[in-house]
Amino acid sequence: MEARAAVDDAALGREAWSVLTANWTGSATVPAPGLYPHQWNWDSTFVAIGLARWDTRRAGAELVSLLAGQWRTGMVPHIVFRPAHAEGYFPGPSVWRSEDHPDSPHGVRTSGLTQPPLHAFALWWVWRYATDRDTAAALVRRLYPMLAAQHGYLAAARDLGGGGLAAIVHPWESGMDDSPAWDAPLAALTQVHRTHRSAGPPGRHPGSNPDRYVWLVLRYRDAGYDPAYLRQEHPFAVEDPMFNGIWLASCQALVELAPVAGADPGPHREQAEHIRSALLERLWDDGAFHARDLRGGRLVPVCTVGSFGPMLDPGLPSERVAQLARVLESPRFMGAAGYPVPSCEIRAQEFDRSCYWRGPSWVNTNWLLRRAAAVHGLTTLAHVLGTCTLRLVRQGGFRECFDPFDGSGRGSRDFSWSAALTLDLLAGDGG
Ligand code: 2M8
Repeated sequence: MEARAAVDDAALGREAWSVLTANWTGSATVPAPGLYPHQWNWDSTFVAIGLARWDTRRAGAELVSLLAGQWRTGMVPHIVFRPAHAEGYFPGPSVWRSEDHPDSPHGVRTSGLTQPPLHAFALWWVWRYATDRDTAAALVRRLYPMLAAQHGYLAAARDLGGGGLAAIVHPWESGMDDSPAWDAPLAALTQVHRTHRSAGPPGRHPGSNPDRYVWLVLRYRDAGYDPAYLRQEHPFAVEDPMFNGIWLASCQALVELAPVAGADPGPHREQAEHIRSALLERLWDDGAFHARDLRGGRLVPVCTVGSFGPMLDPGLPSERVAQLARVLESPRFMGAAGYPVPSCEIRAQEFDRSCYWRGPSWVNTNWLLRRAAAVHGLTTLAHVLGTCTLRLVRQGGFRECFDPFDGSGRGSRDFSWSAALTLDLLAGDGG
């Protein structure tokens, strides 16, 4: 089933709902039919955000089913597998072998990596907009301890640089798999041989470095998903501004949610302040945020859509916000694109308009940047991001991503986060 382009808002909303209905498994929403047959981590947070105003129960169920995959360490895995589709995606559960790990959840098979920690923010969004207040309050009380544990995991096990930020240990953890920001850290992995099966189902983008992706997974798995191995040996460790900007926004969400759960908001406030200082100290250079390659010991020069993640923070100093907004609106990004926001700066050599996270515009990052603009009172920017994103899905359907110049759809069709966030954008209140 493919949703057709819809001109008026009511029809567009109906098409979005039909995608979300078709992708619902009974307990979670898969990202897209066929290509992604399991539950994905940040995909589910975007689905919950999109459903927040309309269906409190289903938004809650989305987060609950994802958190059923949480490990005892607090780590929320990037994939929660559906047993019936076990090998319909590579790498599947037989590669990750989560069931062999003492900290993995009982009876649920998962990957061993995580994804951007948008969960507390998504729960806060549900809490903020829920029409069913009792269900929302019960949900907050139920999920708060799990989210506090997730944040504890990031602080304890992922501050690999020792400066207060969480490091990703695989490009998949960023959600922006083949972003040019990971090219240099991946190129440094010279020990990798083309020995691993890395093809996915037909139509799946293989990523730019499929052998390196699988090799990194196997190394981490064979080290027992051990935090000490990550600190001392794992060859890929990057501080990503988007991952950490999202973490900061989620800390602020926990500040709001803690009292609902009868908990102290203080530690979350402190954590947020700590992340803000670390972002400014460690990732700011030349008018924008950049990823830091911890193993290479340097900032990655290329700017990507991830460079704007820290704008989600209402406490980001206003001169930095202004500098970031200038870069975002310049010909490096929105200024030379027909449809915002290209996932890589257009002037970069690595930019590729049709290649996954190396150029195309995505609904989820557009939504995050619209939220960031709204948080800082940049109402025109927020409006442009909202209306242009709706134009993309109106014209092209709920595609996985879009050509930033002509707006044509790329990747999967009937993509869940594109549909869910459309529902939120149609509410049109600027976020
Ligand atoms: C893409 O990532 C997966 C691996 O996690 C893949 O390429 O197979 C990314 O776009 C990621 O952000 C997304 O969560 C996932 C499912 O939609 O697909």
